[in-house]
Order: sequence, then C-alpha cells, then structure tokens
Amino acid sequence: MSRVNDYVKKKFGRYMDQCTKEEIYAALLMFVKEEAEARAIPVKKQEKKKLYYISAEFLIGKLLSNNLINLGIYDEVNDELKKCGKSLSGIEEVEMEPSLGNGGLGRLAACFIDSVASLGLNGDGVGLNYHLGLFKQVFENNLQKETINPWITEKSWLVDTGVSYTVDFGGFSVKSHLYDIDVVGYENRTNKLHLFDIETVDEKIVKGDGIDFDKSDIEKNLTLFLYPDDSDDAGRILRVYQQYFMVSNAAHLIIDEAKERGSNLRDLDQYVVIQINDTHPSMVIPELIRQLMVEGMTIDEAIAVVEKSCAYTNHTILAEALEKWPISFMKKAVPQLMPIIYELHNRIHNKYNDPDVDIINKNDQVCMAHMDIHYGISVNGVAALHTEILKNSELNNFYKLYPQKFNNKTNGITFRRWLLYSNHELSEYIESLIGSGFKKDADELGKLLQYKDDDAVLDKLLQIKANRKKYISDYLKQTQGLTLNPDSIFDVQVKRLHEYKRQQLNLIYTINKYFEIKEGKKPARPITVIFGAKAAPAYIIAKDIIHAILTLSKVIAADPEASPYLNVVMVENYNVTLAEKLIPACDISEQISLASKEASGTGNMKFMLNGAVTLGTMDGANVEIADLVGEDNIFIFGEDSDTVIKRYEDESYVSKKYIEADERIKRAVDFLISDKMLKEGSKENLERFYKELVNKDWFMTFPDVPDYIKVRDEAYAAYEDRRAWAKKMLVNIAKAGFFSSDRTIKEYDRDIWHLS
Ligand code: 26V
Repeated sequence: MSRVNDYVKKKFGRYMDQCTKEEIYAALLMFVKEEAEARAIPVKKQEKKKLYYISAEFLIGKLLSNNLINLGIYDEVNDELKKCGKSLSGIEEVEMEPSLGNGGLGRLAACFIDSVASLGLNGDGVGLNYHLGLFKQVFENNLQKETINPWITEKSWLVDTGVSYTVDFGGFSVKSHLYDIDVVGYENRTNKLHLFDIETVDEKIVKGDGIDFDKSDIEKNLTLFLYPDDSDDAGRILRVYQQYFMVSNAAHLIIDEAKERGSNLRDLDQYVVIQINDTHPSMVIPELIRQLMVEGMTIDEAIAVVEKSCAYTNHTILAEALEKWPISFMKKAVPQLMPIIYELHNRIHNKYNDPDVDIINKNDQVCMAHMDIHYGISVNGVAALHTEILKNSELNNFYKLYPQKFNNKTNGITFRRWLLYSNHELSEYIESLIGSGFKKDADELGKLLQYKDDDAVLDKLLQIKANRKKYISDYLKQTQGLTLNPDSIFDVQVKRLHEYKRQQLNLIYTINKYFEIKEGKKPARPITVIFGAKAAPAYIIAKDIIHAILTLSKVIAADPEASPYLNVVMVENYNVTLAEKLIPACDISEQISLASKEASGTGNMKFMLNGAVTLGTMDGANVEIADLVGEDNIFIFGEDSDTVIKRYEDESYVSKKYIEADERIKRAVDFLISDKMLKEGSKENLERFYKELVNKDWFMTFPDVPDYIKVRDEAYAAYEDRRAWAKKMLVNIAKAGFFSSDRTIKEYDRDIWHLS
C-alpha cells in the first residue's frame, strides 16, 4: 500500500477505492500541502538576500498535478489511483482554476515563481487574492457575455497566515489579510506566493448574472475582480486602490522579513530585490520610501536604498497599457504618497530639465514607468526585438540617460507544466530516446536532433500528435458540444483578443478559403481553424471580432459544400486548463501579430515545445524561434517591424487602399456584412467591425494579407509530406530548450537579482 493511500486511510478511515472524487481531492490537497511545507524554509533561516516578484497577475492554473510532479510523486499517486479504478485527470476535475490573470503577463509570473523555486532560489511572489478573478466567458447569440468566476472553495491551496497590516487610503483605512499558496519547486525547495486580501469583500454587490458592481464601495470591492472595467473613472480609480493595497502590503512584508533576517533597513538593498512586473506595482517605490521614513530614515536615506532595490520589467509598448495616473486620482486614493512622488519628480526635473522624462507630465499625470526607470537598477524587455525597440524608440530618451540599466530577458515557460504534465505521452517518449536529463536541463532536448532522419521516431511523433488531437476532440465534444475532425489540420490561434494580435487577419484568410472552396478549389485535407480568446469587457471592437468569428463558424457549418473541408471553432472560456489540452494537439501555431507590437509571446514557445510549427510574423520571440529552428522549420510572412514603425511615424496607412488593391481582400471584407452573415449574426456588431476595418484598421491587417495567404497555403501543402512535417516538429521540440523559464530566471539572477 502506498504512502498516499495510507494517508487517506488515516484521515478518512477508508482507503481510496472507498472514497469519492471530492474526498480524494481533499486528501491529496492536505497530503501535498504537508509535503510542500516540509520543504519550505522559515524566513529567519532563508538566505540573506530575497527576491520579491510583485505582480497584479499570477495565472497559476490548477496546482494538484503540477505539485505532484514537482514533488516527484505524480506517477506513484497516479498508479495508486489506477489500482482503485480512478485517475488523476478525474480527480483534477474537482479543482477550480484560479483565474488570477489575463494572459501572457500573468502566466509568465506563474512560470517564473515555479522556476525560482525549482532553481532553489530565495524568492516569493506577491499579489492580490481576487475572489472572482477574471470573468468567465460564455457565448450567447454569438456574443461574448461575462459572468462571474468564483474559484475559492472550502478546500483550496490558500493557507491563512494570520498576517495582517493596516493600509491607509484617503479618508479611511482597511485591514489586510494574507493568504499564502505554496510554490513547490521541481525536486527542490518550496517558496511562497503571497496573496493579500481584505475580509470585507462582499460578492453580493455583483448585480444580476453579469460582472457589474458598485465601483465606489472600496471596502466591499477591493479584491473582488482582476482588472475591473477601466472604461470609466470609477473603474480606473479602483485600480489605483488595488495597486496601492498590493504594494503597501508588499512593503510591510518586505520590511518585516528583512528585519527578521537581520537587516537594519539602511542596508535593505543587500537583503531585498524587488521585481516590478509591468507598471501595476510601481507605487511600491514611493510606498517603500514612505514606510522606511516611518521607520526613522530620512527621505535621502530611504530613496538611496530603495533605488538600489527595485527593477522594472516592461511587457508592452501599447500606449494604453503604459499607465499614467492622474494626480487627482492619487490625491484622492493615496494622498500620503504625493509628497514623496513630488520629491521624486522634482529631483529628476531639476537634474535633466527634459519634460519627456519627467515623472509628472504636463497633463498632471504620474507616469509610472518613468518613476520605475529613474528609481530602479534595471529596465528589461521580454524578447530581443522588444528590448531593441524599447532602447531605440519607445524609451530612447531614457536609454540615452541610463544605457547601463537596459537589458533583455527573453521570456520562457516552465517545462514541468507545458511538457511533463500537459503532454505526458510526448515527455515519456522523449525520455525513452534521450534519457531524463532534459527535465532539469532543457538544452538536452537538443539531443533529439540525432533522430531527425529516423522514420520510426518521426512516425511516433505523428502518432502522439494524432492521439492528442483525438483527445481534445473528445474533450471539446463532451464539455462544449463542439465537433472537430481529428484527421483535419489543427490550425490554432489562442491568446487574448486584441487587434494587434490580429485574429481578424486569420478571419480574413478563413473567409477567403471559404470562397475558394465554394469555387471548387478544395484543400488537400480538411482544415480546422481553432480560436480561443477573451476580450476585455469594455473593448468593443474585440468583442465584435469574437462575434464575427462565431457567426462565420455557424455560416460555414451550415454550408454542406464547404463544411466537409473547413471548420471554424471558437472554444468558450479559454484558460490555462484548456491551453494544457489544446496546445499539445496543435499542428500550426498562429503567431501573427503586427510586427513590433507583440512584446514576446509565450504561447509561441509552448506550441513549439509540443511539436507545432509556427506560422508567424517577425515579431517578439518569433524572431528568436526563427533563428533557432531555421527557415525550413517555420513559416514566416509579412512586413518587418521597421516598416511598420515607419508607417506609424509617417501616418501613411490607408486601409481602403489595400482593400481595393486585392480582389480577395475586398471580397472577404464585404462578406462580413453579406446577407449570409447578417442572417446569422447581428447587424450592429458586424457593421461596426466592417467600418472599423475599412476606415481605420489601426493595427494594419491588410498589407500582410497577400503574403499571409501565400505562406499559410504553403504550410498546408508542406503538411502533406507527413515525414518531412514530422521532421519540422522534431526540430522545433529539439530547439525549444532555450525557452525554458529556468534559463530566463538564471539570467535575471545573474544580471539583476544576484541571489546565488
Ligand atoms: C493591459 C490591459 C489594458 C487594457 C485592459 C486590459 C489589459 C490587460 C492587460 C494589460 C497588460 C498588458 C501587458 C501584457 O500582458 N503583456 C504581455 O506580456 C507577455 C509576457 O511578457 C508577453 O509575452 C506578451 O507579448 C505581452 O503582450
């Protein structure tokens, strides 16, 4: 009898075969927590220097299997369950997925804390315990509707620490409450994810079955939702309250723990390094200064030590995401920070006398990124191209002031979740070929290259892919009622819905393909175009794009001439759990952002690792993927970032010109408001989207359409030489080692954190 079964018997008086799924889940949760806790190091005994990775998002996904893998007992537990006629995948269904993130930024934070623990480094995550997280997406009448997504159940990974701080806002104060989640390193130590909360949050203030609530009632809504709607001032100021709550608690925790490890606070920079994940935690700089002053330091002393302790990561060059908070908001929500922010501003203003690098701009807004850059040790981008764009255009003024602060840290992903767990069959097969070394040293995947002409290996890769396609087809049938043909090509675009990511480009291609089929030009093999994406609730055009996809999906499915060859599927409520099942089943990975706009992408890495071939633009980390795999093993199309940046600069883009120039584009765009589409879809949404494309198209869909059609068709043709395709798959897997987040974290440590 195994340890786990004995444990269950001791707790419940029954062995696993006599227990329900819920009971087994509860028992495993307790068991894992105890095992994890045994590997945690009390603060006092931790190494002198500690990393605090502060982030508004941690998209951690379900934890049971991941923790079992990292504890090295996944197979043991799975075997034991099988003996009782049960399976881990069945038990896992009981676990709710915490939706504490939007997309790439939050998932990156989750991969990073896994790698920090797996490398045995002293570092914790700090964030917020949003009760309802990001909304749950449901489709109604081909439209996205947002509903609540409660994930905290009685049995959860949260551990009540009893730690509490008082956080002051303008006119009132609140008491925080700290919950921890164990971060179990792969065969290594356990670190913590600290999630702050307040007790007064009231889920009942949510109106009806949507996500509306009283945005002014801060005590009841502070940790209710991630990114509440920021389309009005009430929603925007709530974000300021949330961000300050997060960093004020973080600063308290950092100071307390540093003291416990022996710091006298004047030497804080030798005890602490804070990574600021995008600008959401930027207020930690003035807040830490403020708290150090309360501890008895002068402002000069406090600034001197804080500016040696903070580092900033930039994740986007999109203006809408580079936060600038009006002084009026700050005065209302966090008046105690303003004297410090003015001081930080004045020092910079007097020193440089350049309005472009001021902290407070001429519109009386606090530019959060500017504060981070002036008062931090490091500024990093998240892929080589992105960092070059920051240095040479977006943040060029700052690069000229502080060239030594700028550095690149190309993103990565944890292979524990995105290979060992999500594609167990592939992982085991790789192990049978090259041994288990790749699990700790991802570069060892390179050893697979010796098999690139081995037909048996290539055929096995195709077989594993076919198995995953069958599995996800069954799963989507069961859970969402979708019908997929597992023998078709799976062409997948899953990521947040945003115009710069250009789901609309994929849509235009698909409409054109539909026309071609109607004209008798049948594809060699049926094609399944799979989308998955949530749109921000206030992002109207993004929601219109979802509507167009869902409507097209119905139109094609209802057309007997086309439906045997072309199937458009949009999965509902795309999340980490779905990604884990979809990514291993993908043949072609769509990474088609407008060059220069996707900072890195991390989905691109997950697909590659699972043997999908990328179809993409030279953007973000695609550039590095292309470099690694070589042009035979990737499909690249479209204009480069320099061309795009220049076109924005000279404001010369006119979408109509491109639509008129290519009959295929015109036909596809017009189809959006054709009778066929209007019969199935809504006039308001389709017309608005059509007008947006024709009159504006800010993210320049059309210049790339002809090349996209050509290269995507080339990819489909290449797919028909199955062995040659399998070779591309193998090269992609073999070259994916670079994108392990272990590599990324080692670089952060080597260049910025200096923990080891
Ligand atoms: C901003 C906004 C503003 C409007 C409302 C919704 C919303 C949601 C998230 C954000 C933050 C955007 C920053 C972000 O997620 N960047 C992504 O970071 C990934 C990790 O570095 C990177 O791979 C992606 O390319 C980048 O888009």
